[in-house]
Amino acid sequence: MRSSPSWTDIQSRVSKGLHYRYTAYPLFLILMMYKLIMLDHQLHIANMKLDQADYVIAVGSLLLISFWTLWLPARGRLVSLTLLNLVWTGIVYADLIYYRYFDDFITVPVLMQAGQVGSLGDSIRSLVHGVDLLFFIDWLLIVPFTAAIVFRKRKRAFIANGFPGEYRQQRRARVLRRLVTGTLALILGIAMTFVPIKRASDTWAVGLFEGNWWNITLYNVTGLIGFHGYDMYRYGRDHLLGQPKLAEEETEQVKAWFDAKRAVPAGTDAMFGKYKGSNVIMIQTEAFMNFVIGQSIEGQEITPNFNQLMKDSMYFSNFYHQTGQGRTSDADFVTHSSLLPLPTGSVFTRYADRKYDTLPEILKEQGYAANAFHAYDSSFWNRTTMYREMKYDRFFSKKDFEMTDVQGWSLSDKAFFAQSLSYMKDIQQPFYSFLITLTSHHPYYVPKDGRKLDTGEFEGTIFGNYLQSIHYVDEAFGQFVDQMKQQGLWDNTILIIYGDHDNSIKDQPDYEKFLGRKLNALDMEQIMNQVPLLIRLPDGGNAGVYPEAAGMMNVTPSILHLLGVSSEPYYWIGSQLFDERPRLIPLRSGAFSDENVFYLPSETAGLEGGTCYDLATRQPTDIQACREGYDETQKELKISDQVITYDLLKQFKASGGGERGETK
Ligand code: GP9
Ligand code: MN
Repeated sequence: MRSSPSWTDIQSRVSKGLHYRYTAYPLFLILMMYKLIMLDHQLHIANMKLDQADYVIAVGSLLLISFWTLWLPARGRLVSLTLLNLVWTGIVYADLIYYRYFDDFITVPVLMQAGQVGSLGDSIRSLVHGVDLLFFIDWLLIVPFTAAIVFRKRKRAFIANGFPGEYRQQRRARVLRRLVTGTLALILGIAMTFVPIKRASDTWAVGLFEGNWWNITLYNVTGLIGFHGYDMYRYGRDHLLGQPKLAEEETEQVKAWFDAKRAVPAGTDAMFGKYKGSNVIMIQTEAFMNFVIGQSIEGQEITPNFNQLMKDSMYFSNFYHQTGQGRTSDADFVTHSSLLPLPTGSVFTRYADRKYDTLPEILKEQGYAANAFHAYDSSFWNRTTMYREMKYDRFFSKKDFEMTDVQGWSLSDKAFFAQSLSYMKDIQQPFYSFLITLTSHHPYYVPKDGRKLDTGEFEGTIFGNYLQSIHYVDEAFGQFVDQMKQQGLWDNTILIIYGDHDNSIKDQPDYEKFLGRKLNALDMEQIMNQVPLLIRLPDGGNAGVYPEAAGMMNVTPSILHLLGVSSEPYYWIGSQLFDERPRLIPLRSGAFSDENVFYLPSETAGLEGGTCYDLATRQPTDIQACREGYDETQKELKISDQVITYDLLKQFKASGGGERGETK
């Protein structure tokens, strides 16, 4: 008969069970879970709450970063877990501090950017809060305990001498046990991390990993550890793997293309430098499409203020937005760099660290101040990082605005304009100010008391709401112009307004009803790809409608032309808009337009797969009429992709091509 265990037996079993050999690992998981949850609470991200899947993913990814410690003997495991705790606590906390300032997490490109973290400067102190001590409090016990174990004398030698056979057997069993538990933890970690992430990316977060428009949404799906894992993968994919240097011959071809483009005589030059020294204010307007311009509904103009402004401005009536998956960020990129967007994802999020000849950077070299204004989270579309690369002096983002009047996603455009202009009072002139509006963002909600347009049969539909929303933005333009005048900016500032992309409403019958005519495929394609471009010169000069094809890639060369900055040193795909040279405007889809034709591609590859429209008859014509433009479009898209992915401008500039900044 077995006697029941004595008190000392129980005591010794309990203390064995509490041995760090068994407790260190679960304790590590618990402590790190607690830190990840604490981080999440501190972030205060609107509309994001931890759910069950988030907890599963957090445990899963903790298993993934630590499973290998289970393969080690007890002491090695303890030391490794302590080091993991120190490193990951450091990362979590650095992310928190960075987030408090930039609304973003630290990424590999951020770490590579010189001075990025340093730019927090004096702010650091205000970003550290008392409660943060809770992230480190466990160190007080863990670190001394680990040190004590490491420096403790080993007592095991005599056992090995005493019972060699038995000891070896025990040892083998232990090694096997460790191997099995470690491997199980790895398998469990993979399952717990990737199954729920896959489920999210198949359902509510579709396209997240292709588009990755916002690090915060990524974090919301993957958790912090997963986010850093994905960020490293993304960086490796885009920068290290599969991106060997472009062959010298091809690099030369790209350079030769830019050189040949420069060699074309510039044509009439009366506008060059005519507005040298003027301020420039450029407004990128959310989902502002061209088809509403000059239109009315129930006897009311949709855009009365814009229409008024057109009278003493240059209005480009066939201006294409040229954006791809990067939407707003692509509009910003193409407009400021005169390159084209990528076939997948956004240049802002994928290649912020490349060299581009951008408007703010060039203007800074000309002695301008350059500032960006957008009343939304600064990390959206990776703007914080990209704007730093573009050399803006400052990016006035959501936290710089007082939320006096919230509409839709954020501060209303009217309040946004007023506050931006009041910031400009303190900015040294000449300045460049880039403003991005937001109120007219999908789903175009306008509060009841703000609905000033009678949208008739569209009342209560998304199309009706869109018109309502654009009518609101137009009213904001009116106020903006008045305030510019009051502030003494009207006569010394070039004002540019354009729309960023379409409104994602694709129902043809809506457009037909609104415009009161039947539309063909060409009409629809132009409607969805055209946004208005208005350039108001300080003296109201050159006013009129300019129907020649134009696109976002023409904007930076045009502004610099007006200011008397030669295009000579720069690598741009587009050219300025003030001469008679024929223009070809490529779209990311492979479509293009010039003054005679519009080419519409289809899923079937190659020129013949698409349709060539004659713009005079607006009917399909012989496909060969589009051949030349098709080849050029393909070439320009490829050149732009190569410049971006292989960082070719950096190479060109390093080898002496293109000295900066001299004026013609
Ligand atoms: C938010 C805004 C919206 O900052 O740029 O981007 P979008 O969804 O239009 O691309
Ligand atoms: Mn947009």
